[in-house]
Amino acid sequence: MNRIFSGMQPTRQLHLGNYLGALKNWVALQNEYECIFCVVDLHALTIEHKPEVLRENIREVTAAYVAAGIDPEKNILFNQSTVTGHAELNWILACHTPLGWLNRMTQFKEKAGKHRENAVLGLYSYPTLMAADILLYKATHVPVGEDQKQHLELARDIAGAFNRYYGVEFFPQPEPQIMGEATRIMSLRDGTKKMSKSDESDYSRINLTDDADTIALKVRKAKTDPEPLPETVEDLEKRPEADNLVTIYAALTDSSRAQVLAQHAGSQFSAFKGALVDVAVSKLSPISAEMNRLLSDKAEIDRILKKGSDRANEIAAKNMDAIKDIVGLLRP
Ligand code: AQP
Repeated sequence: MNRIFSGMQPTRQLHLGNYLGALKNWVALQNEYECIFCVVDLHALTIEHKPEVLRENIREVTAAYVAAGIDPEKNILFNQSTVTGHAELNWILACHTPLGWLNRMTQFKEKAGKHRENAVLGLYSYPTLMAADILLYKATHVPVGEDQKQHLELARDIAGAFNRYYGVEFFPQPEPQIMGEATRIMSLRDGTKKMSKSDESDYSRINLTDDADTIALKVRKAKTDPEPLPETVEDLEKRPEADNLVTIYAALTDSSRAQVLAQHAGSQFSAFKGALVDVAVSKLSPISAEMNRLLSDKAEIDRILKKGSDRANEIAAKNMDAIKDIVGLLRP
């Protein structure tokens, strides 16, 4: 059976990179797969947070999922901390993960930065919790952006290590699904840096909750170069900021970069940015309006999460029992 698991952290507001790199693909995949979409709130504890803000962010990410088109009846939609199996399996998998594997993870190096000695254990072991998220449901497919590819490869290695150690074929090897043109949307201020929630500059990203004027302002201020748009993708790829804006346009219009260039080659950025604002506003405004509508009824959001949590727990509890039996943990 094919089953999808994927999630987003409720750390600040979701942005265009989260939407184009992951959420938009989830919406398409929900018709083909059994899907479990999680708000990974335990992961959000790996960076500084305020409890009251975290609570609201969990609801906001849930609202974003639904507003973007995830059907909460058809799919399982819940927040991670309500299913205890995630934390339990994390521990078991951590006991099968060599430190050498974790030491290779580039996200930890980037996020810990120069203050590595002060980085918390949770940030370092983030990938084992992510492996637990996926393997707890024996998910076969994981749609993610390019930045999560390394963590997913680690999840595959951990699944293999567990199966070999206990001589079982219990965990499947989860397949990454890195789809479409927008696998890595870059910062609007620096075409070599990923668009990220934690970037200090709000001008580096378009948030799903930005209104039309804010989107227009951010696109107008986006860094570009003085040349008009080139004819070929090959020439485009030599210009990171230009490539990023064309990639965003392509993803928003469900076309390829080559198709966008066929239409806009020779345009100056002033004109192309205008066209980009139009498509961005027309795609994102309905999502943002629906998010606001959903957020005005918190009880309804909590009801969606509770129902999803019950459904997720049913699968997780059964798998946790089987995992404990394999590992040799007594269940008296
Ligand atoms: N810039 C991006 N381009 C394409 N996909 C992206 N994703 C994130 N940024 C981009 C994808 O969005 C999903 C959810 O990501 P996440 O919230 O779990 O955390 P992240 O990858 O660490 O995202 P951020 O925005 O960079 O958050 P911070 O700054 O808090 O670390 C994933 O599928 C991811 O690939």
